Amino acid sequence: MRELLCLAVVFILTSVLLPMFAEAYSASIRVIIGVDLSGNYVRAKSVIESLGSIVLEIPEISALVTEVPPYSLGHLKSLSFVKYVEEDKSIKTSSEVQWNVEVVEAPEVWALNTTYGDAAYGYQTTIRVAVVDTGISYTHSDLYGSIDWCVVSLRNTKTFYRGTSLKNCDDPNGHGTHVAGIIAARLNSFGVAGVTPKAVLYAVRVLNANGGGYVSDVAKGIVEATKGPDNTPGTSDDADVISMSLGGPHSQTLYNAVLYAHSYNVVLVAAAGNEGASTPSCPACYSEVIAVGAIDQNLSVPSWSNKNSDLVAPGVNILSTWPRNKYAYLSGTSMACPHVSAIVALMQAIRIADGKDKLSPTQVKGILITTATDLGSSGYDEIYGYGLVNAVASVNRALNTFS
Ligand SMILES: [Ca+2]
Ligand SMILES: [Ca+2]
Ligand SMILES: [Ca+2]
Repeated sequence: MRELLCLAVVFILTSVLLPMFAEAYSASIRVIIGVDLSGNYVRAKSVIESLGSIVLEIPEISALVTEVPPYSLGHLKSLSFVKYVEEDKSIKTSSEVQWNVEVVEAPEVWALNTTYGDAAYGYQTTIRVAVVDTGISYTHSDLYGSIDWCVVSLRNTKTFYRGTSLKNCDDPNGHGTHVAGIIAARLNSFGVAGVTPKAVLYAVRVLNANGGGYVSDVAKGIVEATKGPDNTPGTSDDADVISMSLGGPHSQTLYNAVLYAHSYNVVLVAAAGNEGASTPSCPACYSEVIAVGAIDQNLSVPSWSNKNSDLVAPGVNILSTWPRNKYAYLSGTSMACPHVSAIVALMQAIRIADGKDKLSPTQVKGILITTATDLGSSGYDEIYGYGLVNAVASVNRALNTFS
C-alpha cells in the first residue's frame, strides 16, 4: 500500500489583487526628452510645446515628457538642445500573464495563431486535459467553465465517482487547483492566466486532503481518464493529455496503467520529483511518460528538482489559483509539469484546427524534446534534460511535420 505524494511546496499563501493596465490607443506617442539645460530653458520648453503638450517635467534630471505625433519625432531629435528622445514605456508591476507563462512563450502562440480561433488558446471540441491530483476548486472564478467531467478514486476506490457533478471533485487541499490554474486559468482581465486559457479539463481526484494517495487510486484515475465519460477507451471523449504532478517509487500497477493510456494514444506528462535525486520518481520515470523538472526565473534548476528529466519548465514561485477564490505562490516540479501538459494541448488543438490528425504520444514527445531551448552544457544534460519547453517552436513543428 504505497503512497504517492503530490510534488509541491507552498511558499506563500495569499490573496492577490493584480492591477490591470489598459493599453490606450492614441495617435500621439508619449516620449521623454532629455534637454540641455545650459541654454535657454524657457525657449526650449516653448519649442517643445509647439510640437505637443508637456505632461510632466523632471528638471532634476533634465527630462520633459510630452505627447507628440509620430511624424514630429525626427524634427524633435534634430533640435540642438535635445540630448535624447525615448518612448515613455509602460512598466507593469504585476499582470495577469505571469513570468512562467511568458518564459515558455505561450502568449506568442496565442498571438501567432489567431486564424485558428479558440484552438490558439487550447480549446478544441475533443481535446481534454486530465488533472490527476487532489481535485479542482471548480467554483474559482478564474477556472469558471474550464472543467466538464469528474472522477474520484480514493481509499483504494472505496470512494469512487465518475460523472458531471463537479462538487465531488472539489479540492480540499489546494494542490490540484494550483496545477489546474497553470494549465487553464482564464484570460479574463483578473487574477492569472494559464498556458492554455481556454482548455477544458477533466478533474481526476486521486490524492486526499493531505496531498497523498494510493498507487491503486492513481492507476484507477489514469484508466478512467483514458476511457472518458463514455466509459470506453479509444473514442473522442478520452483524455488527450494526462497531467500528473505526483510521484513515488516504481509500481507495476502504475506502469500498467501508464501503458494502458499510452496504448490509446493518451499523452502522459509527470513531475520529475523534488528529492534532489539523480533520476525522476514514477510515473515520470517511465519512457512512455514525459518527465518535467523545474527551473526558476533565472533559468536555474533548484537543487531539489530531480535530475535526468526530459524537459524543464517553470517551477519556482509560481502564482496560480487556490481554493476559496484565492491565489497562491507554490514551488515544485508539480508546477513545472502542467506547463508541458498545456503545451501538448496547444499542439493537438491547433493541429486539429489546421485539418490534421492528432499526434501520437511518441510524436509529441519527439517534438517537445527537439524544439526545447537548450540550456546548460550543449545538448542533453542531466540538469536540464533536453532543455526548456518552448510553446511556439513545439506548435510550429506540430503544424509542419507529420501531415
Ligand atoms: Ca485570469
Ligand atoms: Ca471514451
Ligand atoms: Ca543542455
